[in-house]
Amino acid sequence: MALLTPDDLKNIKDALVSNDRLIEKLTGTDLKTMCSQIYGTAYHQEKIGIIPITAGGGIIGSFSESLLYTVSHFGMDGFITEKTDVAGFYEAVTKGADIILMADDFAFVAYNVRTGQIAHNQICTGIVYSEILIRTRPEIFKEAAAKAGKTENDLNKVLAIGIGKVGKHALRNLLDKGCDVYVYDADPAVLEKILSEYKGAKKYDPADPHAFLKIFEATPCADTIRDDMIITGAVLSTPGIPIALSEEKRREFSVTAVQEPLGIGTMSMIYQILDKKE
Ligand code: NAI
Ligand code: PYL
Ligand code: MG
Repeated sequence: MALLTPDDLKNIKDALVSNDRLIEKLTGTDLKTMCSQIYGTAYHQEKIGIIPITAGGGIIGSFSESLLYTVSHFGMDGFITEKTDVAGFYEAVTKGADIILMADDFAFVAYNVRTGQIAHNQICTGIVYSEILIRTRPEIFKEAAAKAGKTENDLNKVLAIGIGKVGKHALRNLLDKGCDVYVYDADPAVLEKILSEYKGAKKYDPADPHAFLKIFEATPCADTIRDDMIITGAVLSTPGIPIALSEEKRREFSVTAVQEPLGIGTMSMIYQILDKKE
């Protein structure tokens, strides 16, 4: 798994605010409302305990602090434990945490102490970033589609690049919600396996280029989106770090990009394990 660095997290406050605004502009609902709708759950003042974990590569500077900032920003009640690891888990539970957030090098989970439900970051990140594309309103593309001679069918087409641990959950969600998904992965063996396991997914062939208004990307590499994949005015929804499309290219193709290193996926995890709406 590609691990975050403190540098990735240094602008998280601005990134959360600007991405939340962008999500609302694109979909008509802010991040919290969207997560609540995806999972049919609601926040009822649950207390969120964040445990720093020293295993493997150890504590990532500002990881726990970024989680606390995220939950607090969205009006949730959170705290970071003083102790780490198992002692931190004991501390979180005895201090009344309803939800635990903790990550090692292999998994970042949210655990609901009251109900036993558990959420995985890779799953919830794939879901929420794909859902942004699914929910982007057709009027957002009106001008771009008209200029490029595209029809309503083209608004249903999504190019998904990087079908790994995060991307496959995005692909599942896109297919389940009726999108026409073209998939591309740099590893031919991964691509063939995905095409055989995910019925309805179509292969994107770089030798036969096709441009899209909606692009999902989840790779650990930069510059993964070629010019001939983009229709000017496209929306890119990408958890991938670093971002797939340089600022220069985003400007050149007037691409709107939703990308943030931690908080969007974290909100998706928390909402997945909250209690259902009454
Ligand atoms: P992964 O390694 O499981 O999957 C990445 C996939 O991308 C692989 O199948 C690989 O073959 C493919 N790939 C690599 N280079 C490519 C290229 N140039 N073109 C097309 N495909 C390419 O990684 P995972 O766990 O799915 O994570 C993907 C990215 O998402 C990482 O950068 C990770 O750090 C990030 N991430 C971000 C989160 C967030 O909240 N923003 C949350 C979780 C992960
Ligand atoms: C959660 C992310 C998104 C991308 N890569 C994943 C990652 O960086 N995982 C490692 C998280 C380790 C946290 C560390 C701490 O500070 O508690 N153990
Ligand atoms: Mg995120």
